[in-house]
Amino acid sequence: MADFNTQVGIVGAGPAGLMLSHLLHLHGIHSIVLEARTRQYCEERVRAGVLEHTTVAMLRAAGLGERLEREGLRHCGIDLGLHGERHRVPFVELTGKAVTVYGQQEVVKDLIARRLSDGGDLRFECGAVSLDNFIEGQPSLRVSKEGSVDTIRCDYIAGCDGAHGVSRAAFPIDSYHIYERVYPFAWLGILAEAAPSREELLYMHHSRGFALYSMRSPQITRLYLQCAPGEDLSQWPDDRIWTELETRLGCKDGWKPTIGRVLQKGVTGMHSFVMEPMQCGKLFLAGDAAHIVPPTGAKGMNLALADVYYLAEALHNHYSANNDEKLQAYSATCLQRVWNAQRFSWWMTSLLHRFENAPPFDQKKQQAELRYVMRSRAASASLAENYVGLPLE
Ligand code: RFL
Ligand code: PHB
Repeated sequence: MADFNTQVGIVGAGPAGLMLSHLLHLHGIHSIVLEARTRQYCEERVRAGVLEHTTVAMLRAAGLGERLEREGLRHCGIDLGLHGERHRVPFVELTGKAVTVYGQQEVVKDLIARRLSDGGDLRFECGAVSLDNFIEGQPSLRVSKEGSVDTIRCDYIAGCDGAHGVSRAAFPIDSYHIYERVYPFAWLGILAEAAPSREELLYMHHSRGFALYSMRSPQITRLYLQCAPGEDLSQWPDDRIWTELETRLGCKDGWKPTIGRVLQKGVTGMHSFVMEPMQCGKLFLAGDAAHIVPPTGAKGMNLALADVYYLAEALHNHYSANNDEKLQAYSATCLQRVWNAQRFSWWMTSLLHRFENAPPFDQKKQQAELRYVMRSRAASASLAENYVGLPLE
């Protein structure tokens, strides 16, 4: 049993928790990060891949741009497709900005390495965490492991523990409201040892369901197929996955994805979720702990990093100028961006997926909208503006 003191106790070492700890360090604010899993697990978890222009600028400004610059793949547009016809949305031409493909686990590796070399206090496999006294008195985190309990006293708690963490659950029942939507489909995602055979991402609407062609590096592709929620992976041997990907992604000009060894596969549910407000007393939620978007708009990690940018600024104002205005406005500030991203992610999801049993009128309307986005410069520009990321205020 031991007692520790810090200024900010952070729960979760995903992109949100690690980046917050780093930004606070740059402002001279001490934090302790508590993570349930091993360092290896955090560094190997394959998830997001697309960094907004805004996120890349933030990472660079925080001194984390070196490997990102070297290994990140700059994408100047994406392709949208409908039944094998495709059309490019040229981001740079429409907005002057690009996105960067750089795996979330690479961001996490960079952040962990940097926190450790800066002497940061990251505690992996920390045991069970509980949050105390964040409404009144002195907040603390209790960490129980193998019969022993550590107490971490802090001024503030940041709940960065993702969709299944303990921080969100610590809010008193009458202190928040939840807005959510569950979609009647999921994504089956694979990571494959196959050199990308196109330079940009391809989002395809197909009568058999949505498919996405993405990548991670010059050697590795990342592909997704719309499937049923809770799809049984044992029903999807590699051959079946590739046949389905070729059918859905194959283009009329003969392009189809290159096949390779499947390195990893998994099923991801599709969910829109917002908890309001994102703060309660001295507890602040950030990232997936407060909101979840379906992955179609590639927004989840970007939103998580925007939240902690605002939180770090607010805490800096508190400690350096005794000014709590930004802390009080934290939730309202984040939620503006969150709801923009929610709308965009819902819209991309609705535009591109197959909705089983949708009335024929709705199917025709959906295809008309996709054709409109593919052909209209104004509609493409709206997609591009949201995809590359709105500026941080
Ligand atoms: P994370 O990454 O889930 O990290 C939370 C951390 O908290 C730990 N934890 C706890 N630690 C201590 N005590 C507890 N009780 C704890 N409970 C949990 C967890 O172990 C974990 O380490 O949340 P964070 O930091 O908010 O980051 C959010 C992002 O991970 C998420 O939004 C993105 O991955 C979403 N996402 C995408 N986002 C993008 O911006 N661009 C994309 O292209 C993109 N593609 C995706 C995605 C997510 C996907 N899946 C698998 C959900 C594609 C997919 C398939
Ligand atoms: C990915 O590369 O994992 C990825 C890309 C775009 C998305 C979602 C996921 O919209």
